[in-house]
Amino acid sequence: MTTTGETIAAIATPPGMGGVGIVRISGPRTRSIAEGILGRVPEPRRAAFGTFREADGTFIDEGLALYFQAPRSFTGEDVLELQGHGGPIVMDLLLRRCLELGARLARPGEFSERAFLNGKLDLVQAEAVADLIESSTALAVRLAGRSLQGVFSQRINTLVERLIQVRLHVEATLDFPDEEIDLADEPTVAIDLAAILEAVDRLLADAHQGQIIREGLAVVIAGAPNVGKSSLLNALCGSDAAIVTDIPGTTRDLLKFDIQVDGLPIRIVDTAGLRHTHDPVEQEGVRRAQTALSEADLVLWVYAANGEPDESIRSTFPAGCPITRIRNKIDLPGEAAGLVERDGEVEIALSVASGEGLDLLKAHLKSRAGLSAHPEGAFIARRRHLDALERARGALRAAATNLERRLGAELVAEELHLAQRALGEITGEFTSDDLLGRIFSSFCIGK
Ligand SMILES: Nc1nc2c(ncn2[C@@H]2O[C@H](COP(=O)(O)OP(=O)(O)OP(=O)(O)O)[C@@H](O)[C@H]2O)c(=O)[nH]1
Ligand SMILES: [Mg+2]
Repeated sequence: MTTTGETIAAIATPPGMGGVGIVRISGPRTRSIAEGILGRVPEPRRAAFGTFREADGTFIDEGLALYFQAPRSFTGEDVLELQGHGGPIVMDLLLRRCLELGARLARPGEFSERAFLNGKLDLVQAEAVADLIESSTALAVRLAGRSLQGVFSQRINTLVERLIQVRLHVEATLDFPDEEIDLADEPTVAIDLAAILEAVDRLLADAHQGQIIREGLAVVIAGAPNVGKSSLLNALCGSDAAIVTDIPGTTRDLLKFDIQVDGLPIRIVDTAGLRHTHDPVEQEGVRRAQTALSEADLVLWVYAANGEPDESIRSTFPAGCPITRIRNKIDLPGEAAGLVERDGEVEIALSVASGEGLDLLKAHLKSRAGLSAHPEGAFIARRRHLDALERARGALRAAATNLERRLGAELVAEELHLAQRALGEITGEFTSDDLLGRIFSSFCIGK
């Protein structure tokens, strides 16, 4: 249970006017606040109609009161919701009355934080609540719903259980050094480790999809000057966002836009044409383009169909970054739009000018994000989760290597311990106050 003993209150509905406005209260003084405002404590979990009053009996509002008795509430504490009329002043008067009766203003995310600290939700689920609220697409809502219902947490928990089994096995050999069990001669440990690693890989792939749905696919348009990069950006944005001219070197700054392609959020960046130049402004543009490239989930490498792709540009892209080739301006040589494989990469032939082939590109972007794959199993995820999963994978790989090289059970055990910690950070089994502060402070007030 939370140890603060403080009672918190906040307006849980958004600012402005609406049919209904809700003030939410949680903590030990909840019952006395209910008595002060309503004259009684409503029966738990039953909507009660009543009048909300000031200390001297003056009418503030009338509406429904819902009382949830600890521990059967969102936060695990006594909770009261007062549903009045959604006017900013009415809500403010009601909130002030709660403060007068001993509550203090809730910090952002404090209700969710208490729910987490009281074991009502794990950290992934608490984050999913915020992600559900902030979802910008219907798909994101669905995936956040799955995380909220525990789909992601369950997969982590299963992994942790399997890992604990392996740790028990490894640590048993530490406890009985006299028996001289050589771990490397016990195939089950290696087999179990390999299976866990495979499961972590699958989870990482699914989590990465979830993170793209939440944060958007980072797509960077890059290539030589004048090939139609900014024209492509404009076509995807559906507006004249970037300046387009037939002068090479038109774009210098990075142009960033958040767009959606059939529910897929994309953070798209147009960059300066990559070339050697003595113009200091353009040089800075090229430098910024390189920075954007290093952060891309996908690079659209654009070149013109009436020339050859400049392979020297290709070689400046960060290693390992997925690239899709865009053969633009097919209207000039009169080629047909299409999607082909070229040197192991997808090449899409299109014309921004005529619009031909743009649908192929959009479909391709969706499939790159894994959107059409199997969304039933997907869930929402954050960068934080990916980092922790990657750390877990690193430790598991190190454990497997140590095992293979017969470096001793201690070193295997140590890495397995680190892997378990990393996984536990995701669900909040292991956390620091600092991390919790950072997570919950980004939530809205009243949540
Ligand atoms: N014929 C034809 N012209 C195009 C097409 N796409 C772009 N252009 C023209 O190509 C020229 C350059 O277009 P931009 O979009 O400014 O090219 P860019 O790659 O952004 O160029 P920089 O910003 O200088 O690097 C403009 O005159 C466009 O109208 C196309 O599909 N067909
Ligand atoms: Mg441009």
